[in-house]
Formats: sequence, structure tokens, C-alpha cells
Amino acid sequence: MPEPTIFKKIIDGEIPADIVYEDDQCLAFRDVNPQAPVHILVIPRKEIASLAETDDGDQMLLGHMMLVIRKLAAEMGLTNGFRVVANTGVDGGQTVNHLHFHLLGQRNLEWPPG
Ligand code: D5M
Repeated sequence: MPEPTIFKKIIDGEIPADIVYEDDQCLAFRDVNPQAPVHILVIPRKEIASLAETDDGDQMLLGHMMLVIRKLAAEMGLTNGFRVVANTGVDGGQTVNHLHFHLLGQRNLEWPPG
């Protein structure tokens, strides 16, 4: 069995996280290394390594997570805009191999990213 990812350990309650939202499909918690005043990670409870590892059966889950992100952005007061990022694979800069969406806001984010 592969070693569970740090996010799987958060899902299982084995390590603490600053959880801001959870339901039967996903949870959201503050990033430990925030890159903006609001930096939240939204992850599925289902173990999916990355966006590249999703399949057509994940359509509802992915849509659900996007709507959760929209609601969180509104709750966090990100009325001036926000950014959603899914670093994917080596070239995408992904460091934790459990699908996650970064929700970043409350500062003017530059483009392009590094
Ligand atoms: O981003 C992975 C992100 O996960 C990175 O911004 C740090 C964050 N991280 C790592 N461990 C934790 C814990 N334990 N709590 C909260 N946030 C965490 P990536 O897109 O894979 O580069």
C-alpha cells in the first residue's frame, strides 16, 4: 500500500487542519503556506491523485467542488475577484498527490505565475 498523502491524513482526522467547510464529498481548509490573505484548499474525500487522474464519472464531484469554491469565495468576501488553481503533475508544480484546488484572494494576483 502506498503511504497516504498528507491530505488523506487530514480527511481521516489523523493530522489537524484549519477546516473552513466540509460535506460528504469534499473538504476545504486553509493552506499552511498561504500565498494570499485568503488561501484555501478544496479537496475531494475520494482519493484522486490529480486533475489528470479524474474520469468522466467525476463530473458531478468536480462541478460540486467548483460550486463550493464559489460559495467559499462569497463567504470570504472576495467580491473583487479571486483565483482558482489546480497544479497538476510535475510541470504543473504539484507537490501533494491528492487532487486539490487552491482558492486565492484578497490581494491583486499577478499573471503569468512563475
Ligand atoms: O500545493 C500543495 C499545497 O498544500 C501547498 O500550498 C502547501 C499545502 N499544504 C501542505 N501540507 C499542508 C497541511 N498539512 N495543511 C494545509 N496545507 C498544506 P501543490 O498545488 O501540490 O503545490
